[in-house]
Amino acid sequence: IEASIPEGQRAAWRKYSAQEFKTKDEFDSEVVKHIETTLARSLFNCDEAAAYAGTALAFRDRLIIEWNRTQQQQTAADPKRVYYLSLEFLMGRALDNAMLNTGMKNIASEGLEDLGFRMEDVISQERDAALGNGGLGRLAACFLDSLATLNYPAWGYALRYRYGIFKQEIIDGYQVEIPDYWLDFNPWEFPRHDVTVDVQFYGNVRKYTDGSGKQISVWENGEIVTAVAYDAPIPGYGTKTTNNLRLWSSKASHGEFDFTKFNSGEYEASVADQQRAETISAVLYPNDSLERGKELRLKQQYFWCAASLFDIVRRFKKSRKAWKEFPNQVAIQLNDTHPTLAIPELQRILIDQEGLEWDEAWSIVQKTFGYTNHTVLPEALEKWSVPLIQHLLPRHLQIIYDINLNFLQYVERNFPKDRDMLSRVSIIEESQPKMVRMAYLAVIGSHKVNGVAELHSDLIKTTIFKDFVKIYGPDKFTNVTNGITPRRWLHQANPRLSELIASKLGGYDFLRDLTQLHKLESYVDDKEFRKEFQEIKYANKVRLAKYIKEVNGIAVNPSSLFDIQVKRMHEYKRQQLNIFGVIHRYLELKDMSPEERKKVQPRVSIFGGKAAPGYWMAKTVIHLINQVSKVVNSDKDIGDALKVVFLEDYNVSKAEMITPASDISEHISTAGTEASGTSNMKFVLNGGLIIGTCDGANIEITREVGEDNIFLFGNLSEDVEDLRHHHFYGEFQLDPSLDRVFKTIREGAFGDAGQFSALVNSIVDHGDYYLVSDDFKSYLDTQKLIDEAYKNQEEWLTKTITSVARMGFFSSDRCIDEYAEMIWNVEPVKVQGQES
Ligand code: GFP
Ligand code: GFP
Repeated sequence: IEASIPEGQRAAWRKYSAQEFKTKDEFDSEVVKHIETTLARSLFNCDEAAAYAGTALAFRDRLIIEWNRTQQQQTAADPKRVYYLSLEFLMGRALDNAMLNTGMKNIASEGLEDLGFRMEDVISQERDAALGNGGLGRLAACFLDSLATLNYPAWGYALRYRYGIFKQEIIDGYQVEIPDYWLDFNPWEFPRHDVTVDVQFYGNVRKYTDGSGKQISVWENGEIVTAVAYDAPIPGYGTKTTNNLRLWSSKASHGEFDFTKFNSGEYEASVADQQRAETISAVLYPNDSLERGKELRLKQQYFWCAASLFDIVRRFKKSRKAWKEFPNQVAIQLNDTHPTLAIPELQRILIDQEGLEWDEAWSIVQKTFGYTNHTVLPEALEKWSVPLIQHLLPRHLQIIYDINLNFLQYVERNFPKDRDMLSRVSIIEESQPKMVRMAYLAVIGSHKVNGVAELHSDLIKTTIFKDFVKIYGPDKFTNVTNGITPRRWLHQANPRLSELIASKLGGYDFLRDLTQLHKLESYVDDKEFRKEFQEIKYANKVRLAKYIKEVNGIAVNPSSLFDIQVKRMHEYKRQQLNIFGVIHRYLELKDMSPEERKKVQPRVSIFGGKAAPGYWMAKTVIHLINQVSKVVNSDKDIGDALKVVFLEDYNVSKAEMITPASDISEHISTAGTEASGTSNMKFVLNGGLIIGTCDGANIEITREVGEDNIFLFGNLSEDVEDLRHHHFYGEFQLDPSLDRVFKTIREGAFGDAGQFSALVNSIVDHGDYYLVSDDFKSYLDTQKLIDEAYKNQEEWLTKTITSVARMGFFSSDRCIDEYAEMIWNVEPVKVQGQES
C-alpha cells in the first residue's frame, strides 16, 4: 500500500525528518539516548554490552536513513534488479562493518572514549550472525558487500533462522554442539509485520476447463503458513547505497494461536499449529552430505522461494510493465541448488495465476534465472524424492514433470541416436523411489550456469553437466572465479596493514579498486616498508598467541612459523592429511637429539572448523587433532619445536583475528574436489603464503602471485580417477612414513586406538578415496621446503609482500562486476545523498 504524505504537509515532515549523526557529539547524543530510553539503562548501570547496544542502535538508525533513501531512489529509477537467493548468509558481526563502510569509525571511537569505553571491547560484545556453514554462505555475504559498494540495485533473500549454525565446544577432545540462539538482541534487523506472504503446502490440484477451452489448475486445500519479512540493511563502502537483505520468518497463518481450539479448552492443540509453523524457519541445517530427505528442509526451501518470488513479482507489478519485460527487470541468481524450487514456482505463478501460456512463461523463467554450482562431489548434489514432493507440493511436481517432458522431447529430437541420453539427463532419476535431480532442473531452468573457479567451471562441463553442454552448447556454461571483500578481509580484519598500504597508495581507494595493490611491488625493497609490514605480521601473531593462551591455555611462541588450517571439517578438505603430517613431524622430532632439535624451525599447527553433527569421520579427525595436541604440547622433549592447537568454535569473527596471523595456511583438498576456496585468498591478502594442491582457486592464485610464491604439491585432478581405480584393482602401497604414523596411532600413542580405526581403515582398507596416501610424501617434502624457506626471513618477506601486491584480482567487486555483465545484465544506480 502506498500511503504518501500529502504535498501540503511534506514541509513539516521534512523539517523533522530523521538526520544522520555527523559529529562525535551527535554520535554520543544518539548513544546516550538509546542507552537511556531504548535500553532503559543509566549512567550507573551501563556495561560494555549496553555500550555495544547503544552504539549499534545509533548506527542502525544511520543505516536505515540511508536504506530508506536508497529504496526510494531505486523505486523511482525502476532499474533491473538482482535478487540473490541463498539459503545461507554468513554475515558475522555487523557493527565494525557498518562503522567502516560509513566512514564513521574514528568519530565513534572518540565518542565512546568520551563515554569511558574502548572500541575494541565494544565491538567484541556482538554475537556473530552465523546463518551459514562455511565458504558458500560467506561468499554470499561478501557479494552483498560488493553489490552495495558498486551501487547495484540488489536484494538478498534468505531465512531468518532462530538458530544459526551450532556453537562448537570441545569437551575431552570431542566436538559437542550447542544451539546458537542469536536473536535475543539483534539491532540490525527491522521486522516488517506489514510485509507478509501466505505460503501453501500439501493440498491437492483441481483441474478444469474454462469457457474458452483452456485447462486450468487450482492448487487448493493446503496448509497455509505465513512468512514475515525482516530486513537487514547492507551498507556499501564509501557510497550512499544501502541495500536490503530480506529474511523470512515463519508463523502460523491464523496469528498467535488457534482461538477456536483455545476457547474449547484444547490448550495444547491451540499452540501446536503455531509451533509447527514456526519450526520452518527455526534452524539452519548443517552441511552434511548424509543428511538427506528431510521434509523440513524441503519445506524451508519452498517457504523461502515462494515468499521471495511473491515479493519479487509484487515489486515488478508495481511498475505495470508487460510480462515479457520481466527478465529485463529481474535477474535471480540461485546460489547452489537450494533455491531451485523457485523455477517451477515462477512457472506456476505465470501460468496458474497470471494466465500466461506455457511457452511464453517458460521463456521468461529461463531468461530470469542464473545458477551457480559450488561442488562436483556427486554425494553433495541435491535430490528430493518424488513422493515427498508429490505430498508437499503436488502442483510443483506436475510442473516439474511437464518441464521434463518438454525438455526430453527436445533432446530426443536433437539426439535421436543417443537413446541413453534421455535417462542420463532426465530431471527424474528412475530409482526406488524416484528422485528429482535438483541440479538438472536448475540447469534447464536457467540461461547461465557458472562454476566458481576456472578448474571447477571446466570440470562441471566434463563431468556432472557433460550432456548438458552437448544439448545447450558450451556458451550456457561459464566461469566466475570467487572473490572476497577487501573491506572486511583486509581493512576490518587487519587495520594496520590497510593503513600501511593506504599510506603508500595515497589513500584508501584501493579498497574499492583492489587492482591498485600492484603498486606495492615498488615497495618490495623499501626498508621502512618491509620493516613495518613485518612488524604488523608479528603483532597479529602476538594477538593470536594471546588468544590461544587465554582460551586453550597453550603458550605458543609468536616467532614460530604459524601454520593454519581453518574451514569446515570434511574428508575432501583433508584435515586428516594435515594432522598425519603433524604426527610425522612429532615422530621425527622424537628421533632427534636435543641439539638437532634446536636447529629445526619451530612451528605451531593451528586447526579450526566445525564438523556436521552426523558426520562421524569428520568428528573423528577433530578428536585426533585434540589428542595429538594433548600429547605433543605436554612432551618436555619437544618444547617450542612443535605446538598443536585446535581453536574451538571457528566462525567469521574469529577468522578476522586468525587470518592476519598466518605464515602458512593449508588448502590441501584432493585435486578436483574444492570448487574454489576463498580463505586461500584471504590469507594471501593478509601476507601469508599457501601450501596447497592444484585445486580450485589455488590455481589462479598461483597464476597471479607466481609459482615461486606458493607451495604446491600433490597429484593433479586429471590423475585422480586412475589413482582411485588403482587403489581398488592394483596393489595398494602405503607410503612408509604414513605407515609409521598409523602404527603409532594403533599403538595407542594418542589414546584408545579403537577410536581412530575407522579413520585409518578408510585409507588402508577402503580405497583411500581422498588419496591421502598418494599425496603424503609430496606433502611432507613441501613442508620441508617451507621450513627451509622460512628460515630466510628476508626472502620470505619478499614473497609475502609480492603476493599481497598481486592479489587485486580476487576482490569480490571484480567478481560481482563479472556477474553483472555476463549473467545479470544490470547497471549500477547511483544513490544521491539528499532526498530526491
Ligand atoms: C521498497 C521498500 C519500502 C519503500 C518502497 C518505496 O518497497 O519500504 O517504501 O521501496 O521506496 F521496501 P518494495 O520495493 O518492497 O515495494
Ligand atoms: C563451497 C565450496 C568452496 C567454494 C565456496 C564458495 O564452500 O570451494 O569456495 O562454496 O563458492 F566447497 P564450503 O562451504 O565448502 O567452504
